[in-house]
Amino acid sequence: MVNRKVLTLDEFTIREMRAFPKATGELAGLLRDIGLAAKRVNVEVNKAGLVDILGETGDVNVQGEEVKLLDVFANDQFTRVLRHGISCAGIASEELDDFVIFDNEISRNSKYICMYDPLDGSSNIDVNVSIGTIFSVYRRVTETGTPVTKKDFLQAGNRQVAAGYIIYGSSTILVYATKRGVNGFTLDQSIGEFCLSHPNIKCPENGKMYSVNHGNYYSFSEEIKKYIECCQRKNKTNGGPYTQRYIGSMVSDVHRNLIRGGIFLYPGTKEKPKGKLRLLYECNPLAYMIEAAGGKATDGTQRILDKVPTELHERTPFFIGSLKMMEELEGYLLKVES
Ligand code: P6P
Repeated sequence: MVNRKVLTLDEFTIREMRAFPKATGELAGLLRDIGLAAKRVNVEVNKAGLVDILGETGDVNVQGEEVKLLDVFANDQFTRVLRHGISCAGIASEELDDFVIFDNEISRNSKYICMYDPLDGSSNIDVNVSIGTIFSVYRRVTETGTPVTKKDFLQAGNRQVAAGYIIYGSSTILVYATKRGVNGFTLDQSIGEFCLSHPNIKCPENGKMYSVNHGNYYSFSEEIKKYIECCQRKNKTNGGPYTQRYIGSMVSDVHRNLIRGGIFLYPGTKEKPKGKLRLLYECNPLAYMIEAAGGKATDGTQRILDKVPTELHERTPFFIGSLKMMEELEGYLLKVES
């Protein structure tokens, strides 16, 4: 029996659109397109152990990482759905060297562009650990009716109009944020629809979990090491020691911290001062989402959303999580300047 009280993603986006009489429905349409692509990716991810879509294509992507077949499939699904929709004028993707212009009449007149990491954490595909898609939506800044340019993609994260992620895990959940808040939709396989399961998500102000790759510990700055030791120490004031959880799939770590409270750190190191994670299609969307839920995200010195990108695939150190835990971390980072 279908639960008629539960809103599907389509119903929810249409209801949200009706709240804005002047809305054209383009953003609602783009979000529904993302939901459709996610459902198609989900089918393949769920089969990953059964059919020959594991392993490498033999290609290496712009990041210099082996490209797994599912990466390519996921990238193709999101790009194809958005190209054939009515809401997107072009895309940029972790899997593509450069941005893609959707050079047809309808797409050229669309007012949004989209950027995504189609399958983050893909190194986990073969070992059945949760993986995810991260996406970010902006209004284009160039004139509608013309092909998009790089300028449309190199916008600061504070200009996003929507952002979110899909986790292909124990269940498949799509979480997206707009200025009206953050909502989560769980895929009901029996009807093939994302259904509202986590309305109006708020990130707990505090938490007791921290996520970091301890393997990089000796490459971290002294301040980061001191903060990690603070997480590990019995501490009356902050309720330490904290629990350490690191899945190796950022969407899963960030989602757990969003729901239960916690902090995720991917600092720069001596060898890689900008860290590993990508600003445009990994950090900006998650930062937009966590701020909409009441959390915080910085690069250790400034708000992630205020960073003005200079190239599509630029990296940034990344700290994201519960407000009070982020403020505690900043207390350690600030010590470096005092
Ligand atoms: P490391 C996955 O490749 C990813 O981009 C994130 O999802 C994840 O949190 C991080 O990299 C893991 O990186 O260097 O700790 O293995």
